Amino acid sequence: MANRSTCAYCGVGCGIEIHTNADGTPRVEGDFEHPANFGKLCSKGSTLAHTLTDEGRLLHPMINGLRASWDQAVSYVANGLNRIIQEHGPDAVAFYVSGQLLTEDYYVANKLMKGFIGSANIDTNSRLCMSSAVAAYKRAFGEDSVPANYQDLEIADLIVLTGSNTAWCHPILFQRIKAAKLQRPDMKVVVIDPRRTATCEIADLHLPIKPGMDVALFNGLLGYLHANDKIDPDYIAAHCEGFDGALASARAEGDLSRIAARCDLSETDVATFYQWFAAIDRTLTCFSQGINQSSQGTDKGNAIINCHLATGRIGKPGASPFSLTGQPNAMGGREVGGLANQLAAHMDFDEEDVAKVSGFWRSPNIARKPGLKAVDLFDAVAAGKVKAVWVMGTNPAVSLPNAGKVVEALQKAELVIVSDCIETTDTSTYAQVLLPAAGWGEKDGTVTNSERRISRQRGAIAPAGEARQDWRILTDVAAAMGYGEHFPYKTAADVFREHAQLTTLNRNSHRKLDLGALDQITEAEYNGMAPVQWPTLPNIDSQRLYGDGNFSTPSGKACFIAVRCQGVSNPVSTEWPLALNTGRIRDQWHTMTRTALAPPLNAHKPEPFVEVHPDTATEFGLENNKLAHLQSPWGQAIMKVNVTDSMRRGELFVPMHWNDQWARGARIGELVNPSVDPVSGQPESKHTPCKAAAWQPQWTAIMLSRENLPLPKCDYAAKIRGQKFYRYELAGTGSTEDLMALAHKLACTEAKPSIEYRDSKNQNIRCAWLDQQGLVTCLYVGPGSSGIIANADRNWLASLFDKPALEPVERKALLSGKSPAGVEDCGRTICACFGVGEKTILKAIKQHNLTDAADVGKRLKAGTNCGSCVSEIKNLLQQAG
Ligand SMILES: Nc1nc2c(c(=O)[nH]1)N[C@H]1C(S)=C(S)[C@@H](COP(=O)(O)OP(=O)(O)OC[C@H]3O[C@@H](n4cnc5c(=O)[nH]c(N)nc54)[C@H](O)[C@@H]3O)O[C@H]1N2
Ligand SMILES: Nc1nc2c(c(=O)[nH]1)N[C@H]1C(S)=C(S)[C@@H](COP(=O)(O)OP(=O)(O)OC[C@H]3O[C@@H](n4cnc5c(=O)[nH]c(N)nc54)[C@H](O)[C@@H]3O)O[C@H]1N2
Ligand code: SF4
Ligand SMILES: [Mo]
Repeated sequence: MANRSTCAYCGVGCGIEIHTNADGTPRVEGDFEHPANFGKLCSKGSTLAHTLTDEGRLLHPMINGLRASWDQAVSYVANGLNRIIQEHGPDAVAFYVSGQLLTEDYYVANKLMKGFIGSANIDTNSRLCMSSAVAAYKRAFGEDSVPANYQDLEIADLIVLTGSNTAWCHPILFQRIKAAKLQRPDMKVVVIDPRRTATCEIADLHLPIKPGMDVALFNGLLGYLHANDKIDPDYIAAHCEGFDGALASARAEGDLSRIAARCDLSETDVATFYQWFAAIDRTLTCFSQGINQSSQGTDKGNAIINCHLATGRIGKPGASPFSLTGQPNAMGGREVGGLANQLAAHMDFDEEDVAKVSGFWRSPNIARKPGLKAVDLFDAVAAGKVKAVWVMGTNPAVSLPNAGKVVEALQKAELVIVSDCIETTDTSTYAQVLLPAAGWGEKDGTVTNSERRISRQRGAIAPAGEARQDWRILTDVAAAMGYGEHFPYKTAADVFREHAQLTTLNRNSHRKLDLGALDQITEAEYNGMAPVQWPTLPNIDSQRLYGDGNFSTPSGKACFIAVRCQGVSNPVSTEWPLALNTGRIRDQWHTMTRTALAPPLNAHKPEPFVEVHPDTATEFGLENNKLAHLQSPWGQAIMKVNVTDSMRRGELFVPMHWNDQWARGARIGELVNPSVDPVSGQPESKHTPCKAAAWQPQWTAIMLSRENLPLPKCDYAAKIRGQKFYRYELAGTGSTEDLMALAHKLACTEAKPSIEYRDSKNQNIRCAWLDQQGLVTCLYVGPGSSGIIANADRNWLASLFDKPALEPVERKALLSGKSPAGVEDCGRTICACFGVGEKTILKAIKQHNLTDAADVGKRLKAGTNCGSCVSEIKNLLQQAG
């Protein structure tokens, strides 16, 4: 029987069924009854079974590099924390947690730190993700509550997607919008993003805004709505405060033509956007990291919310400001108080809330003031003020800005504890104590998605090795620290019930978070729990919030916030002329600890890359597919160049994903500036001044191997996991004098190759090692950006690892790195779900005169599962036509 769970990845929170194949291996399918996805899954969700592998897993606790028992590890952690607290006080220790922990894990971590250790030094990676949206909602509505739901995406008449690459980052929501638009072609979609992303596939209007200018654009909109009598004065009078101040601020931003000029947009496009927003009641504005990750992210959020308040479009069917949350449990973490500036259950650090929570927890030692936010927290570690840090479910050495400094901080700390599923990450490398956490598919608990819907994650397989659930690890450490009677949990349901009870303390307050109907939930009910939106009170319709105009503030009124556009914190300059934007790609998840294990997900964009406009590429001497060196005042990196006119001139885009486990020199977090939003503390990950230049290697190499070899220490390296092989793309500046010695070093073997070739000038080495089972390793090395490497037929080489023995013709072809005549090269993968390559699609388009993506789908299946590659198929149709 299938086990019902929720996807491990994004905040859409799709329902998943975990089945067991006849051979005992797990298989995942979409859950047709889950209201987030109704059975559909994107490329990442549908390949989750690939990640249920022991490869790379942390299987048992480790202390200072040696295997330890759980008892030893738990006492080591408890004693270490207690000692530091005794010597230096509770603020000398910190937890850094994650929106990928389940609500139950999060609840216990928060209770231990804030309730019993007595410090609020627990912050979460949601600081880098949702904290600006949280702060904007709190300022406007009095509470961090998302008013909208997913149905709104289908019934809205205008959807504004700003700072959101929905097609790649919330793919199932994008597919829902797309399907609705097909049914109701009058529905309009506006995309506001400096880049022309895959999301623009369904855009009626794309505004390629100058980075950081969203406050000006939305302030301009507020002024326009007012000037054109499109505000709702009755709603404003009855339900809001602060309109005049916000309007005055907005008008000071300038008229439409000035706003268009400042945002570097055409006046006509801005006017069209304003006219549509003014005319269409059912308007939903969805926003994500292009808004939040900014030195003015909170103001950006409020500038958007102001326009919705002014038109009374909050919590109405198809009309709301809708923050699309990133991680699977970004919302659940906010509900339990995972942010250092919140207490628990949406409560704050005022006296009344502190008294309520300390009474409920029976904790005399409760923290009474906010703790350090993520960037400040690691600065305090670097400064030696925080001496112990316990990192759970996040990889700050990659994902925090100025990541080089984070590494220094971890090296300096007295005690670093890391709970993770994976043994070696960029962060775990610096830990004294490693605690093996049970991962997705193994653990039990709940997550809350973007529309406030709580769903169960259910374990279907036994945890790898000795891995344990995070709430259990925390409970054991709490007991060993001397707080056992306050942490009596035996199951995840025990924790959830207590969390639900705590939320009911909000009952007679102005807050909406209340899980009342679940506060006595039994073990059996919890196990069978169906997805439910909060508030979970009887007789309350929780589909939308605030539709009645009654907000969570003491007065019940919403607040307009007066904001002015300040642009970015570190503008470009003569020395640092380019603006670096960072974000996500379709098939990788964050620091790749799981997605890089799924071969289908590594085919679309296999190597770290920087996107750049053709004119900017020419100006800075960058060539497509060659390497570039990027530098900012904080760090440097080397990666492949991808020239594309989807970029604005003078700007670069680099995915956040690559790190030292899967690449060398491509950890982009090292370059990202550490400026934060003054209200939320969220870093400005979307804008860093930098420079770029072509980077010329002394040698380049490509290697495919059956073995998972350590990444060589060269200037540029990328490791790509395939079905039965690992591929390595390498480049370096070392000497090419003895290429054969280099080849042996790269292949980590002293054995003589079974096949070997050098050209007449001894400039190109091609060699392969074979054994009884076929190909072990093949390697091609050449000087500079050598032709052989650029032209090697990677897909054909990969296919040789499926063969028990090579034909003579294949052995011969191996020397050239090119497939023998008659074997087709299908090019880079476009459709990850069905593994369809670029060349295959182009060939089919030409051969059968295909004219639209649906025809391509009928012939090749490409684009017919998750649909995320359809925009690229359309580009290929254009290219061919
Ligand atoms: N495939 C995939 N999906 C994911 C994730 C993943 O790692 N991989 N992670 C999940 C998580 S945790 C999150 S938070 C979400 C993030 O989801 P998104 O926010 O949609 O993703 P990003 O790529 O970070 O950034 C979105 C867009 O903001 C644009 N942008 C940059 N600066 C500005 C600006 O000044 N103004 C405007 N309007 N736009 C700007 C960028 O060009 C980018 O296209 O994705 C979730 N889904
Ligand atoms: N430059 C740049 N930086 C960014 C961003 C950006 O757009 N640009 N985006 C930011 C955003 S929005 C986010 S959300 C962060 C994400 O950044 P991170 O949170 O650092 O990235 P992940 O790779 O998701 O890290 C999760 C870790 O937890 C482990 N893990 C998975 N499941 C579990 C579990 O159940 N228990 C435990 N204990 N461990 C588990 C994984 O193996 C992995 O090591 O990055 C931020 N950093
Ligand atoms: S849309 Fe998000 S939640 Fe749904 S399958 Fe894809 S990654 Fe998972
Ligand atoms: Mo995120």
